[in-house]
Amino acid sequence: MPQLLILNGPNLNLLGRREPSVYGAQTLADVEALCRDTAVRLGHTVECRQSNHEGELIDAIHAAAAAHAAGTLIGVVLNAGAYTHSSVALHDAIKGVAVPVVEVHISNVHAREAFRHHSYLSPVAAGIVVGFGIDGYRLAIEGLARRAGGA
Ligand code: CA2
Repeated sequence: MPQLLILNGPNLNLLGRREPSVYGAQTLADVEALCRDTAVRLGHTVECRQSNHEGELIDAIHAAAAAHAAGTLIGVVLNAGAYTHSSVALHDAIKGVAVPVVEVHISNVHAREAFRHHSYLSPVAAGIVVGFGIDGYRLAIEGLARRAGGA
C-alpha cells in the first residue's frame, strides 16, 4: 500500500457538479490531483479512494491500519462526508486502530446547519482541517508528513 491514503466518502464524487457556492467548482479528480502533487512533492506515494458506502470506508481504514502496523503507511486523510455526523461505526473503526487519521472538510461545517456541527470522528482523529476548501487536503497531507518526520 502507498504511504498515504486519501479517503473520500459519500457524495464527494459529485464535487464541482452542484453547490459550487459551498464546495467550490473543483471536481474530485482535481482534489485527487492536488493530493498526488502534494504527496509527490513531499516524497510520498499516495492512493486516492472514494466510496458512497460506510462499510467500504471502514474496510479501507482497517487495511490502512494493517499497512501502518507494517510500517508502510504514514496516515489517512479522511473526508467522510455526511457519515462524519452520523457514524458511530467509523468512530469505532478509527478508535480501534493506531493509524493517524486526519479529518478534512472542504466547507466550514460549524458555519452551516446545526446537524453538521457534531462530528463522531473528531474525538478520534489525529487532527482536523475544516473550511479551507480543497486546500485542506494539502494541509492535511503536510501535517501527516511532518508528523511522520518526513517534511
Ligand atoms: O465540507 C465537507 O467537506 C463535507 O464533508 C461535505 C459533505 C457534507 O455532508 C459534510 O457535512 C461536510 C457533503 C459531500 C459532498 O456533497 C456534495 C453534494 C452535491 C454536490 C457536491 C457535493
